[in-house]
Amino acid sequence: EDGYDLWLRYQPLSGASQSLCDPAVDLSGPVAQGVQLQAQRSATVDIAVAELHRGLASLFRCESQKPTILLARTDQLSGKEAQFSEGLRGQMAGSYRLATMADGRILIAANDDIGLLYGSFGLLRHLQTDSANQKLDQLAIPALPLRLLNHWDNPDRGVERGYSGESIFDWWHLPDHLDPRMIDYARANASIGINGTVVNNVNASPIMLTPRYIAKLQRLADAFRPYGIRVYLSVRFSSPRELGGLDSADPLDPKVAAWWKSKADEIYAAIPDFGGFLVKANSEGQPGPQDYGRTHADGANMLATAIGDRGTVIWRAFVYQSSAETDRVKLAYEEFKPLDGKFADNVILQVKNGPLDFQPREPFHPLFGAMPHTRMMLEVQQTKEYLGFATHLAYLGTMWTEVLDANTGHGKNGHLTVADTIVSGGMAGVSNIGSDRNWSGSHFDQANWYAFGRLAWDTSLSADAIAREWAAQTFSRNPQFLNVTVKMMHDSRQAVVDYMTPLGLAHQMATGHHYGPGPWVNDLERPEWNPAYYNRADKSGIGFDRTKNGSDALGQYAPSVASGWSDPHTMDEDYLLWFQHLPWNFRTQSGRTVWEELVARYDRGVAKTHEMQREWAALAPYVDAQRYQDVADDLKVQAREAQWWRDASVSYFASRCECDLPAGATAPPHDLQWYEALNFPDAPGHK
Ligand code: BDP
Repeated sequence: EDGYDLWLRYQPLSGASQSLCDPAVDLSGPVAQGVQLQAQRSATVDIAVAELHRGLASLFRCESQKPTILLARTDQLSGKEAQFSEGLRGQMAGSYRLATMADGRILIAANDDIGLLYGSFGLLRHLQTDSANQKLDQLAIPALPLRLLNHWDNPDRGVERGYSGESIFDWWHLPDHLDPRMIDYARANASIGINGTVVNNVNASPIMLTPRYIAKLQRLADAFRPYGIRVYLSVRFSSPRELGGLDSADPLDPKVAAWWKSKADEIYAAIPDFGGFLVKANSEGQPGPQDYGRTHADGANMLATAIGDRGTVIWRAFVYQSSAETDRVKLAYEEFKPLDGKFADNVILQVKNGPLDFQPREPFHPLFGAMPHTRMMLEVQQTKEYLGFATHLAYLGTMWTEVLDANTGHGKNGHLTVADTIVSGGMAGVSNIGSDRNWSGSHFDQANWYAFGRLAWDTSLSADAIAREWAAQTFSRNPQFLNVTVKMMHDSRQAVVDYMTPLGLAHQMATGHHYGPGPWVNDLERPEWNPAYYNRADKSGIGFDRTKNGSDALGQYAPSVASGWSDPHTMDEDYLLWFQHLPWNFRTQSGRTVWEELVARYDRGVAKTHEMQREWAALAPYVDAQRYQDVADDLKVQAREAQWWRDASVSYFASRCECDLPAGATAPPHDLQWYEALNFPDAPGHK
C-alpha cells in the first residue's frame, strides 16, 4: 500500500454486506458477471462495465455472481422500468439514477454514456461506504457544468508551487508514448465527476500552442475522452507576437483576432471537443489587453469569438497592482465589477475563493454575487501553497464549504450563496497531483483532490460527509477509525489557521517559498508582497483597517454582509484582524486582550498538532504499516513546524507591541534575529 490506488481500493466487504453474491435472483438476457447492459456499447460504456466488474469482484469476492446490476440508458428503458427515467429528463450531462428494482436488481440509469460511468462509480462508492444491503434510490445531478482541474505544470515538467514531484504530463515523450498513468489519472478524475483539465500553468509558455504541442495534446485528449474529460489550455496573451510574428497582441487589431481564430481552428481540427482557453492576463507580469489600453472584456471577447460555440474562455480575475496607499484586496473588484454584462456568453470569470491569494482563511471574494450578468467560476487551491504544502495535514473540505455556503447578501431576498453564483460556471481546483507515487505528495492530500471533485459535483455536501466516505474508501471502514479520522480532518485546517495566521491575519509567509513564517518581511519590491503590509503591527496595534475609516474594502460587500464585519466587538473573530486595526489591549470576546488572544490561538494551533499525532498513533491497528508511518512522519514535522510558526510570530509581534508575554505563555527558545535569519532556498516550490 503506497497510496497509488487512491480511494479506488475496493477492499472486500465483510459478512452481512455480501448480498450481491446471493444466488436468489435469476435473470435471462445478455449477462456478464453480474452486469446486464441495456445500452449501445461505446468506449465509455465499456469502461463502466469493466469498472463494475473490477469493483464488484474485489468487494464481494464471490465466484459466481448473479446478474444483479442493470446498466441502462434511459432511452432503452421500457415498460415498468421506464419510471426510473423520471427525474433524469432534461438534466445536465452525466446525471444518473441508482435504484433497487422490484426484482432486487440494482439499476444504474442515465441519459448518456458518461452518466452510466459516473453512476457505476457512484454505486461502487455507495457499496463501500453505506450498507450494501440498503435499498437504493438516488438521483445524482451535477450542481455545476464545469468541474476542472487546473494544473500549474510547465512543459519541462516543473510545477509552479507544486509539491508532489514533477508534472504527471510527460510532454517530451508525447505523442508517441502515452504513459499508462494517464489512464489511471482519467479514471480517478472520472470517479469523482471531474470533467475537464487545464493541462498547463497559468503563467503559460507560448510553446503550448505550437503544432508540436497540439499533437501531444491530441494524444491526451483521445485518452481522456472516454472518461468524459475535456482538455483545456492556459494561453499566453502575447502569443500572436511570440509565435505568429505579429508586432502586436492588441485584441482589437484584426490581424491579432485572425491569428487566434486560425489557432483555434487548428486546435479544433485535432481535438473536436477541446474545452477552451484559460487566461491569466495583466497579472504578476503576464501580458494582457491592458498593454494596449484595452479592457479585460476586450481581451476575453476576442478570444471568445475565435473559439465560438465550440468551447469556453475562462478569464481569471486574479489581478492586482497596488501601491502603499491602495489595498490589494480591493483591486480585482474595482477592475471587474464595471465589466459586468460586457463579457460574451462563452466567457467565464474565474475568481479565487478570497480576495487575496489562497490564504489559510480569507473572507469570500466580494465579486461573488456582485456580477449577476457574468458567468462565474470559483477557483480553489488544492496545492496548499500557503498551508504547509504537502507536509502539513490540512483537509480543505471545510475551507471550501465555508466559502460555498457563505451568503453574499446579494440576490432577491438578500440570500445568495457563493455556490448559487457559480451554477452557470463551475469550480476549478489548482491541482496537487504530481509524479509522486501517492499522487499528491502525502496520503491525506489525496482527500483534497477527492473533496474538490465531490463538491464540484454537489456543492451542498458536508465536508465531514466527504471526509468520511474518502477515509472509508482510502483506509478503513472501521467506525472507530472513521470517527477519529474525520475529527482530525475536520479540525486540521483550523489548526493551520491558528498556528500560521490566527484572528484574520494573512500573508505572513516568508519570501520565495511561502512555507515558513516571515511576519517581519518589509523590504520587497512591491508593497503588497510584504507580510508587514498585511499585519500592520506597531506599538499602537495590529491588523488592517478595512472599515470606512480605513481602506473600506468592506464597502465592496453587500450591506448586510459588511455590517456583520464592521463592529470588532461583535463580529466573527476569525476575520477580526482582516477587517480591523485594533490596539493590543482591545478586549476580545473571550475577555482576553488582542495580544493575549493572539498568543492563545497560536498555542491552540500547536496543541492541536500534538493531539493529531496522538489520535493518529491510536489508529495504527487500522492502517497498513507503510501509509501509517508516512502519515506519522508528516505529523511529526507538522508539530515541529507549527511550534516554529508560533515562536517566530510571537517573537515578532512581541517586539512590535513591546509587550511581555501573556501570563503562562512559554517564551520562544530563540530571539527574533534567529528566526529572521532562517532561510530555505531549497524549499519545494521556491521561486
Ligand atoms: C500565487 C502563486 C503564484 C501563481 C499565482 C496565480 O504564488 O505562483 O502564479 O498565485 O494564481 O499564489 O496566478
